[in-house]
Amino acid sequence: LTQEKREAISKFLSGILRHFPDSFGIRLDKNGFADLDEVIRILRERYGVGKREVEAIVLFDKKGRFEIKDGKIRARYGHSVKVDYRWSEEGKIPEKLYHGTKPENVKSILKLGLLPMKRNEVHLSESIDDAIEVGKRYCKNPVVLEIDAKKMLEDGFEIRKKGRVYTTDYVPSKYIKVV
Ligand code: HQG
Repeated sequence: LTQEKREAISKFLSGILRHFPDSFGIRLDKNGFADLDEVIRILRERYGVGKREVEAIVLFDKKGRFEIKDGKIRARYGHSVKVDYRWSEEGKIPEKLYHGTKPENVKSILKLGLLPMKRNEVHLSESIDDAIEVGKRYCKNPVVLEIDAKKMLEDGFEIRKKGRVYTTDYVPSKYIKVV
């Protein structure tokens, strides 16, 4: 498989597991899991790939976008469809987290805080580099915001670890500063 094709498959997989399962007749359970064989059937039809390729895409995904368990598959984060997202993997939450965005959003974010917008959760990165990559989806020179995750946890906010991404419901502006 070429890098290009792997990326196309990964994007499509994100689409069906996060946003439009219904359009492909996929049912997500309350934790966001779909039947792996059903998903593979769709990917085979569309991209000519089978179980081994799909498993490799999931296993080697740099952000840990997907999880395969007991014959099922889910996206770990990023959903717009309603699933139960209040779970976290083990591991210490870093004291500082980052969020990359386009310059036009900064004023509003510093006023209203970080909101989940069209998704269920707010997504944060563990490094400035990762945040820049996220922001580059929107513009050439993204702004990186630093989030005082330690203080958020002390104040009782929940921060969840999902693969290499961290999520939360909302980040009030007092925890945010421009890097
Ligand atoms: C912005 C991808 C104005 C926020 C990425 C962002 C990530 C505000 C946009 C993951 C705002 C929402 C999620 C406010 C938030 N005023 N703008 N008050 N609050 N925003 O796509 O974090 O590669 O839903 O800054 O890499 O960009 O697909 O969130 O620009 O990890 O696996 O509203 O999705 O992961 O955009 O991306 P998104 P995101 P994958």
